[in-house]
Amino acid sequence: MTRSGFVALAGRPNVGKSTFVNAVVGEKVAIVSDRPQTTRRAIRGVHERGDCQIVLVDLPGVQRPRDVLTSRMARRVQLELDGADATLLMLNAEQGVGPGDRFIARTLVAAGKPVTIALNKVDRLSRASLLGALQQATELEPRAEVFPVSARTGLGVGELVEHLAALMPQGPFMFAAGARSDQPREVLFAELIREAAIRRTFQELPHAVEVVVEEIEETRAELVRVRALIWVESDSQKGILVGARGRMVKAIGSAARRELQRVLGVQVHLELSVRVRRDWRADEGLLDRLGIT
Ligand SMILES: Nc1nc2c(ncn2[C@@H]2O[C@H](COP(=O)(O)OP(=O)(O)OP(=O)(O)O)[C@@H](O)[C@H]2O)c(=O)[nH]1
Ligand SMILES: [Mg+2]
Repeated sequence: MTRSGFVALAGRPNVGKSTFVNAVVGEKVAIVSDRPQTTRRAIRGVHERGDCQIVLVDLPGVQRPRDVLTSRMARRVQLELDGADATLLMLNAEQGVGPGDRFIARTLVAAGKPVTIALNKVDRLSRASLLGALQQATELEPRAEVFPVSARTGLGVGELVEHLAALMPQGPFMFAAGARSDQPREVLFAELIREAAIRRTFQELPHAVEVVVEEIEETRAELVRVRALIWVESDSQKGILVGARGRMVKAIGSAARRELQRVLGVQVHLELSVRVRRDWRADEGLLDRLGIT
């Protein structure tokens, strides 16, 4: 008899949820950056071990919604928690447990699924501070088992996955053997380009950026052409993203192209342009089409 199920991963922005999902899947399915609120959609990443399939659901960081986009992200978190078989609360061990973590812990408990806590980024801690962090994590939700991990180095990740596997209900696999994610190719490519863009921008700009892949063309076996638009919300943001003599968009393009080539294993020709699309974050129809639901 096989076992399979969904584990929804919630936590404050920037605690390392997407890094963890990539580590468990063994492949990059979610983009990562040191800017908060990087993840905008629920991304399913698949891990298979023998007779058990775990589908990890990477979620946007939980934060007070500010606009239509962030309200949708918050709603998505709730929907995925309700649909999961188990929930995983991720904490940043470097920072103490705060009101945000307590709010998320209450939300997870209310969802009524087994809660496990991952105390991430322990590679940044001394032994003494690790003990304090473990203590705080245990007090946050005494019924939840706490696993100190480093999504970056892989430390402790195996033990945590072992624990999650034991929580999965009996049932058939939900993803085909070898599948790693359910993300459409267009979305993954757009995300990899957005990652390159947000890693080079600061303050409010990363939040204002969205990327849309308009065309993917396999011209020949060893070459894929990708045409994509980077959206920003104002002319001044466009100016920053294009950069003096197009230097910024060129740098974003070559970083994104390298990453696409790494993922696809073939040559990529990337055509990027920057467009102003005012208020895309507030446009319900547009967000639907972007799959941010
Ligand atoms: N030192 C260290 N850094 C980590 C670890 N895990 C993640 N990071 C870093 O933390 C930052 C945030 O990582 P993400 O995986 O994007 O965080 P997230 O929780 O998905 O963030 P949102 O999508 O914004 O909610 C990145 O700079 C990562 O490289 C870890 O175990 N150790
Ligand atoms: Mg993320």
